[in-house]
Amino acid sequence: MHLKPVIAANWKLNHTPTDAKAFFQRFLAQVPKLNERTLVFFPSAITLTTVMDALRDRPEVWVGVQNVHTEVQGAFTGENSVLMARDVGARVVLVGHSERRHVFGETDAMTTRKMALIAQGRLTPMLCVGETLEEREAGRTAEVVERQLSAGLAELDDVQVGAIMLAYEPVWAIGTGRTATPDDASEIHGVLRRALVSRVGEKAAAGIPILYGGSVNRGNASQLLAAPDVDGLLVGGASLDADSWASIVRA
Ligand code: G2H
Repeated sequence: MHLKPVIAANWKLNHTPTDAKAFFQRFLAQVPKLNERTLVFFPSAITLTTVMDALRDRPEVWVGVQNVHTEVQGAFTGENSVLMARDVGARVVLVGHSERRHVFGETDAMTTRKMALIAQGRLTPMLCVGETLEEREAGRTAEVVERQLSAGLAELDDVQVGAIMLAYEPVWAIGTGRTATPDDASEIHGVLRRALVSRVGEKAAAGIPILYGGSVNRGNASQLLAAPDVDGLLVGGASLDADSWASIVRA
């Protein structure tokens, strides 16, 4: 199955609402309606409604949140929930991004819970998996990403699994300027695709987009996107500048 590429901007802790307004003025002037791509923005929760406003006339563009809590409401100061994300119009939620795992201590058990809540809330989870440099050098990449994938899917039924998005982001390539080669990306995307096939079968697995992320920029985006089994890109640093992002989405 040929999937429509998913090109996603993870703004992390960048861009105030004022910055976002300026970004979209410049970006939307350069990028007309894109039927052949699914474009997604992950702004911070505080900037999200400004982004939704800026995209009022572009309903084909998806907006998502970078994280949700493991509970939907209650005494959890500082957190955001699936309920809130859905209410504000977000369509997709990042889960298990390497910064959540390695900076904030998110465990596989937490990703299991979040994936279930997001699927029950009828939003699309984008599960991120990836190995550290140490794990890669020890030859454990496949084992690590398979374990993270299996935890993420543990409480989903097959229909819910068929509706997820997946992102392979090697930790050693994130924000470091070191990118996996298209062959590296294809190899691990293949591992993930085979794990999905054994979980939900050939047809459903073929419909799950697997994005690559980690130091993607306007110089390497086309090559990565052309690699077998790479169905999209999840981009951090290079998505912050409107001109650089416009050239990546047109890649
Ligand atoms: C990986 C990626 C976006 P960057 O975190 O999720 O960031 O493109 O800056 O490596």
